[in-house]
Formats: sequence, structure tokens, C-alpha cells
Amino acid sequence: MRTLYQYMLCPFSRKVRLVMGEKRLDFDVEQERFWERRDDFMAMNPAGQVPVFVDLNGTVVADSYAICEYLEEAYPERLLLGHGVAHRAEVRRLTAWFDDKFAREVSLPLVFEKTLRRFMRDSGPTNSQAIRQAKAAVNYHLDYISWLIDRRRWLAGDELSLADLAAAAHLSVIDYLGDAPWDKHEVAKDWYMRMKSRPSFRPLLQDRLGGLAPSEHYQLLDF
Ligand SMILES: N[C@@H](CCC(=O)N[C@@H](CS)C(=O)NCC(=O)O)C(=O)O
Repeated sequence: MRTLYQYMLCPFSRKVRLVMGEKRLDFDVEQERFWERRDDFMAMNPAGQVPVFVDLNGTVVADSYAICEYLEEAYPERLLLGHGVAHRAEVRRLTAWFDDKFAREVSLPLVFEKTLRRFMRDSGPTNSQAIRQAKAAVNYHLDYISWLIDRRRWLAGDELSLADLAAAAHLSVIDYLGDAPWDKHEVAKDWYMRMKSRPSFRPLLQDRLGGLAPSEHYQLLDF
């Protein structure tokens, strides 16, 4: 069976799960305590990061960017990187927006402060300023999603693409943590409801991190 080594609230792992769901690929999920730097895991990814993907033929691919590109080439039946050079460039630009900018400003600080800090030894007390800054920054990103969706059906154009999956993966994590201010961003919320109702999204809505319950509306398709 294909296997994805992941952390439940890792947005990059979630993006890969959505891609595999859209491509209708079966796979097992292994929860990896990457902070323990297990030898076998470090051998698969010397960077020590999740996600890591192992395909049916034993091919090991680390890094969500490399995994998504690999899946697109290995399983091209349902293309997610777009059609035509201009569309593909826009899909990659917006995917990078969420994986770099949104991750740095919003999702990674919140995931670290609210979940990972407790697992990592010697990581010190919670940084509440980092939480405040991340919760403020999310508004600007939701405004940008609304701006795009006012002009296009999906984030990068007329078709659903990796850009939507990346954005939704990051937002799903902060929605779990109760930090997505949907009431102030109706257009972005409508787009997220469309994403949430896709079959590929269902497994993510079942996720429960031990000791940390999701927000009340996390699982609701209409919230
Ligand atoms: N560029 C990587 C980033 C992955 C990443 O930052 N994963 C986090 C968890 S969400 C991680 O493993 N952090 C541990 C570390 O950086 O040592 C990707 O796209 O896969």
C-alpha cells in the first residue's frame, strides 16, 4: 500500500492527502513524531520533516512540493497543476503563496505555539505575541482569497487546482484550532465550504489530535 508519513495538523501533509484524494489514490497514513528523529524516518528524509510519501513500487519522496509534482507525473489521470503554461504558472504562484507566505505568517506559528511546542523538549513557554500576530495576519490572506474568488471560480482560474488544495489545507489547520474568522470573510467562507464538501476533504474532518479538540464547527459542512 502507498504510505504517507505525516503529522495530523501539518498543512503540508494535509495538502498531499487532498491531492491523493482528488486523484482517488488509496493510501495508509502513518503518524510520525518527527521531533523524535527516528533513524528509519531520518533515512527517508534527512531534513527530518513531514510529509514523506512511499509509493507502491517503494519510491520514497520527501517534501510536499516534490510529492505533489511526483504525483502529478506518476498519476496524470486527474491533473491538478493546471492546463497550459500560463495556468500552470498561476497555480504554482498561488501554491507557493500559501506554502511559503501563509505558512510563515499564519499556519506554522499557530501549529507550533498551540500543538508542537508541548511535544518538543526545551521549547520554552508559549509565545502569545506570535499567536496574536498570526491571528491578525490571517485576515489579510482571507481578503486575498475573497478578491480572487470575486474574479474566478477557483483560486487560480476556472478549474480546481493544487492552489485551492494548498490554501484549504493551511486553512483547515487553523480552522481546527478555532482561529479562522469566517464571519468577517463571507466570500472566502463560501469557497472554503465548497472545498470542505469535496470527498477528498472528508478524512481531514475526521482528524482528532489527542488532548486538543477541534473548534465546534470544524466538522460541519455548513457553518
Ligand atoms: N517544505 C516542506 C515543509 C514541511 C514542514 O515544514 N513540515 C513541518 C511540519 S508541518 C516539519 O516537519 N517541521 C519539522 C522541522 O522543520 O524540523 C514541505 O513542503 O514538505
